[in-house]
Amino acid sequence: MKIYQTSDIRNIALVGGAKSGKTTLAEAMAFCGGLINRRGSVDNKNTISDYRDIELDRKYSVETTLMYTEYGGKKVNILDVPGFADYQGELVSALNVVEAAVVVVNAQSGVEVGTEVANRYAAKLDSPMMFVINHLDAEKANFDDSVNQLKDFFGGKCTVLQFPVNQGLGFNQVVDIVANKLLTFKDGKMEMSDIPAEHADRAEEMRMALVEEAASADDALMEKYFENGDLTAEELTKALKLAIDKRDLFPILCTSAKENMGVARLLEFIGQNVPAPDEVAEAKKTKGGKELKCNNANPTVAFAFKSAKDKNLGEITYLRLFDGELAEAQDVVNSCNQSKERVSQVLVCSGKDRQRVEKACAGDIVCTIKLKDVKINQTLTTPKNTDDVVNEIEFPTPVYTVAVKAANSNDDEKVGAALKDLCNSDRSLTLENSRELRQVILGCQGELHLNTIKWYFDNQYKLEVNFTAPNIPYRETITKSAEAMYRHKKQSGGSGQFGEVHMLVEPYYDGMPNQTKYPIRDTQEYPLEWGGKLVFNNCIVGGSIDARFMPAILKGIMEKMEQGPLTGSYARDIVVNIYDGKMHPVDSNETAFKIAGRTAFREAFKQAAPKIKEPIYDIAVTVPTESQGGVMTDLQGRRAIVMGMDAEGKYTTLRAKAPLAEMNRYCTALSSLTSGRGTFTMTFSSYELVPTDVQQSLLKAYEEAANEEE
Ligand SMILES: Nc1nc2c(ncn2[C@@H]2O[C@H](COP(=O)(O)OP(=O)(O)OP(=O)(O)O)[C@@H](O)[C@H]2O)c(=O)[nH]1
Ligand SMILES: [Mg+2]
Repeated sequence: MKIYQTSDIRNIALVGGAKSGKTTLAEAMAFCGGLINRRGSVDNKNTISDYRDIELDRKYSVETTLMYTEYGGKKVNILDVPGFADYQGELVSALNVVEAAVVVVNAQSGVEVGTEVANRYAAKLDSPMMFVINHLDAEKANFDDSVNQLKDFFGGKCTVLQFPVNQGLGFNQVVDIVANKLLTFKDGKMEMSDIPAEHADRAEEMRMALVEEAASADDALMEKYFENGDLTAEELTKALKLAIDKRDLFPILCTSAKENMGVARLLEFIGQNVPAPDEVAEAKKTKGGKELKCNNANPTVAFAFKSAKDKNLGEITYLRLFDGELAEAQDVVNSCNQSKERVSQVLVCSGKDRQRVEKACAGDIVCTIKLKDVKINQTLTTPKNTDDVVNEIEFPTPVYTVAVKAANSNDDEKVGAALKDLCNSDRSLTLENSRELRQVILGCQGELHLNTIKWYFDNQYKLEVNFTAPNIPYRETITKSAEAMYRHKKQSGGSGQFGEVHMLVEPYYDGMPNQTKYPIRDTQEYPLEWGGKLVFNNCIVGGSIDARFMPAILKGIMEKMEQGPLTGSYARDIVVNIYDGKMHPVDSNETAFKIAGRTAFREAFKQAAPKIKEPIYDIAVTVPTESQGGVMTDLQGRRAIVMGMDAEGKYTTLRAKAPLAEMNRYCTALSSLTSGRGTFTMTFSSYELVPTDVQQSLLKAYEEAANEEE
């Protein structure tokens, strides 16, 4: 296997709408490079890229595949990214390690959700971007509509470099503005000829506009353009490359991936116009701000952006070399935790096939196996440059959460291990073992993502697992003062138990005055782990309860605070005044006072107009302006209060406060209200009292559950 020099490497990610043809295009690219002599198809389940069991089953991509092709002496590393928005974790990681995003657009549908999501991340990461209008052979292909939509959504930087002459059935020709030729595709070959008269004027007009736009990327070229009124082909290529790298221009090219038309020319274009790893205007930086120049002479900086488990090989770690070379048998250091690792093999990937190479040059993307413990987002360096830590990929936070439980408790451990595995290779998943909710909570990117997890449990791990809505972390509190007492008395055989506690409970709020009915001798304020406070006042006079029993009483109260009297949720914001009690000279002990404290507290709590509080979240929902009405109505149905809205371009962001209890599966509802185009974020705001009817139904549900348990 050949070793490619940095200047001959191009790294691209194929991104964009679901089913726009990325995997088919990747296959055609491999074919054009002579890596395969027959093109597979997604429908025939024999592509290089969609090789995983789940992908063969579903006939769409689920994970990013690393593959490569060679064209014009350049190695093009291709990351074929799944298009469904639920897999955007894969999209983000891919865009973090390539020099350009190639956004594939289905000419029959124009700009889709996936096109927008890809654009959003490319913009955020400042990644150069080009569009490929695919499916041009399809009957309903509409190039002009697609271009208009691209310009409408992503602005005037979208620039046509090729247009089809005969789109739809029988498609086989495009006019190429940069080459200034007509391209005809026949039997897998491309012929170039002069642009026919009927298209010449349009082509020339577009070429001149392109020349002017591209020239503006560089002062020297602009001067040449002013002098000569044109640029040579060489100058135009240079100008284009600069403009693309600076995100001043987003080229639009044409293909039919299925018929392998335009693909070779696209590869040639990538080779000429996407910067090599050491040519980028903005080099990747380490956390310390050092620029990584992709120079073989520098020490190794290899960044793990993906990991996967293989049945036979174990963990496969995918690495992007941001600096220096990586060689077989090289000793490296995981600069995130200083642990030593050895790279036993450097492997070049072509989907599931891997080939060993002696070494890879700076800028290349490879994989390795058998590392001890290297996770996504960690950096491998030489022992000399362990300060070089590459900035982490910011994975999307979950928008959909479910509680996960093994159907059979014997499988608890296996399910736990499987979940950990899944979260290790997919960082857009999160896992939390919630003590409060007594549930394991899995966070993911939506219904389809969850469905994928279910598939793995059914087919790969073969474990039966239940997925349910997460419990809501309610809180309990009181709204008026009340008094109660409890005497715990037990006589069994020899020694007995005796403790009597009288207390006054009050609702706590910041800055409240002390009650004056019982003089306070000592006061303790406890901020609670779960939010809010407990104030514990000792108002005992005349030694009716010994000070040494006070901690036991407090402990009893805390136990009840942890499992509130109404629904077993945490209680908060309460003042307890212990003002009287009784002891027995022999039978009083800590246990007795703990029980008395706990029970008296429960009784007082129940008489103090107890209320349930629920978590309220600040919600920001961004939706296409035309679906704003429906989204608003839906939010109101969820007891949300709309706080305001801002319009930006085609989108409106609604800001609202909504109870968490009403937001279960919101991402699914929003998706159907906005045809998948809406996005939202949620952050905790406060705890507020629930409406009376909600409280009634919660109490009833708790009672029923308690009865069932009995
Ligand atoms: N007619 C036509 N069909 C195409 C073309 N490209 C892809 N297809 C078909 O479109 C469907 C989806 O193609 P894929 O290559 O799986 O699309 P994708 O973008 O990889 O899909 P995801 O990975 O799920 O986002 C398949 O049935 C392909 O055969 C094309 O240029 N023309
Ligand atoms: Mg695909």
